[in-house]
Amino acid sequence: MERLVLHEYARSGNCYKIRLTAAHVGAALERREYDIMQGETRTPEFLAKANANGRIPVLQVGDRFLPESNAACWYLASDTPLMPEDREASHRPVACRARTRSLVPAVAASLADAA
Ligand SMILES: N[C@@H](CCC(=O)N[C@@H](CS)C(=O)NCC(=O)O)C(=O)O
Repeated sequence: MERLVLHEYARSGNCYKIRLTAAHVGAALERREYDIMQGETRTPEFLAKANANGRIPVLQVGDRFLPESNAACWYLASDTPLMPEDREASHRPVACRARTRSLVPAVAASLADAA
């Protein structure tokens, strides 16, 4: 697999769910922290290179940058038992994808419990 770098703010739930997904599928993530309160994702370099929307998380895959937390979770989960592409393996693909989507509210609920 290509090198994966999560550009993140560690306290962000959108970043946390990507770390959870990566842990679930056994993907090694490097982490690069930004202080969003100091505008570190609004620099000309970040906007030009990582995300023109000026927000984290951004999952870097090799030299490509993938913004949006749900897109990153789907990328990491694709072709894994968490979201198999093989219809025979998944048996009921729609149900399987629904289970994957259900991770998002589950993570949000666990964050709310922890707060
Ligand atoms: N829809 C985006 C939302 C990203 C987002 O709102 N990121 C916030 C932190 S959770 C951020 O970067 N805020 C800093 C800013 O807007 O400057 C996603 O799911 O990734």
